[in-house]
Amino acid sequence: MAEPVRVCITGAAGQIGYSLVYMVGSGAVFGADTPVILHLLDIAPMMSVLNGVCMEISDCALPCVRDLIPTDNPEVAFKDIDAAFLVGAMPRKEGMERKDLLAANVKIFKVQGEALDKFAKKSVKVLVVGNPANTNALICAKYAPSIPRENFSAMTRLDQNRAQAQIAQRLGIPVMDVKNIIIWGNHSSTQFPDVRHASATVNGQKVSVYDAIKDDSYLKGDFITTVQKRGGAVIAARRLSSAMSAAKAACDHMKSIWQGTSEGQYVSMGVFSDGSYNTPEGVMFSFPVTIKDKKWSIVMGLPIDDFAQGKLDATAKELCEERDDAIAACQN
Ligand code: NAX
Repeated sequence: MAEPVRVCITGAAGQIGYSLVYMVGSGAVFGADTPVILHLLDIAPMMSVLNGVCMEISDCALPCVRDLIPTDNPEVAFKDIDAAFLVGAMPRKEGMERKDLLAANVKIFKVQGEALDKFAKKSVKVLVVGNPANTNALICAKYAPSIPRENFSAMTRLDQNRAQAQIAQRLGIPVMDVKNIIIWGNHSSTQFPDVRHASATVNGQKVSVYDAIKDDSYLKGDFITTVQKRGGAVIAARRLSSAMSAAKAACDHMKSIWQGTSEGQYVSMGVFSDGSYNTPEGVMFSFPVTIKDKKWSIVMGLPIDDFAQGKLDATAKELCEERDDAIAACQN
């Protein structure tokens, strides 16, 4: 068996944590032959719940799980880790403005960035799930200057999976036969789910999603808003926010980093913008990327029409505002 991978999951006593701890422990991310040591962080009042999660993971008797380390101490949680899923964040409370939530949460990611800087391996790969995910990832990287900033990414994979599922259902084909849908920008309602470069296999033939669906007004209208508002629709139905699907998406994202992307396929994730596609340099922007040897590269050269450019500009503007608010909140 391979050397154990040390994996930290924050917010491990929460909703997403409950599914994510199991999925990571089952070998779905790092491989069925790779043992994992799970460092599980939550806040002090949640320790009893976290211990319950550990009891259940022990009772699953998962062959990959070499050890469980439940803790409320970031030093213990981040010590020598190889990978981190930063899920833990403060939930939005009634009457709370988006700005107040952002201020509270970026401070958590500032503290965690500082702790990662001190205690994690310099090669650690950090996936930020807790919202506002893109901006939290930016702040976390900023306060962990000794870790390469390319090692930080933010999750838009749930949006990608949602978009893929919508198109597959519309075409009546299996979800894996839809490829290369892109989520551009922020994990928020300004995100731009883009099928212009996507393909589908229909009746054994590979065709563009645009040609297969033949409905421009749907693809530029209802499709986009359905994906943008899917989180709200799940809350309305379940009376709880997306958890199982968010955990699955987090696993997909980290698996892409760990194991790379397949030939001819790309995935979307929030990474530091280098100014590609006229986006503002330095914000965490979701781009299509390919991954090899745990390093991502933005897919270049995709044609962007006026409609797409307008969408990219709107989500970029929001990310710049969030970045400015977050930097100000961290200085207070
Ligand atoms: P829960 O409220 O169920 O769980 C959050 C957990 O984080 C709690 O156990 C809490 O005690 C813990 N926590 C709070 N502060 C912490 C800290 N400083 N250190 C460690 N743990 C801390 O929320 P859940 O439904 O699991 O969602 C977690 C986060 O994911 C939220 O911010 C949510 O908005 C975000 N999401 C992001 C998604 C994405 O696609 N990027 C989609 C799903 C989800 O909405």
